[in-house]
Amino acid sequence: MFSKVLFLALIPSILAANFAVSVGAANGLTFTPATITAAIGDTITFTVLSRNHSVTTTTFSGAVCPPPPGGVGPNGFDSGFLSDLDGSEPTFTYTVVDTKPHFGACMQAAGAHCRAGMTFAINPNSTQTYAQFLANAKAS
Ligand SMILES: *[C@@H]1O[C@H](CO)[C@@H](O)[C@H](O)[C@H]1NC(C)=O
Ligand SMILES: *[C@@H]1O[C@H](CO)[C@@H](O)[C@H](O)[C@H]1NC(C)=O
Ligand SMILES: [Cu+2]
Repeated sequence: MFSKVLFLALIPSILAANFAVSVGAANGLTFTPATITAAIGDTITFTVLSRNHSVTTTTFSGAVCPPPPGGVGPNGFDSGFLSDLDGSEPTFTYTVVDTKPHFGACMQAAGAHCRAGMTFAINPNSTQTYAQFLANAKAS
């Protein structure tokens, strides 16, 4: 009985996936990979590998860049600025709480990183694609 309860309690952590996203790899203005398809309970760990960036949700279209402090919701998020200028490779982990599309970018330089394409998407779909979001960011 108790072992069955324990087993059932462990299932979510056994099945949850952990995705790793590099932020600013090779000193680029990039999130790698730029798209993540994740389920509720999965985690996404962003690791800043250069400069000073943020991981912040924003709108799909319109005023995409820069993302606002705190991010755009519902279920949005904002890492705040994470600096690797000291080589510390700071991380930010987000736990997925819904399967709707979430679009994000870096807030740095008043949106210049975002407009340069420093963007990502979690669970984009056929009407809200990452390619269209990237085009919206560059034009914003
Ligand atoms: C990171 O960037 C933000 C925004 O430009 C700035 O306020 C902060 O001081 C920077 N951090 C470091 C360690 O340079
Ligand atoms: C894609 O996501 C948006 C935002 O949640 C939603 O309005 C739209 O219906 C979705 N498209 C498809 C094909 O599921
Ligand atoms: Cu940046």
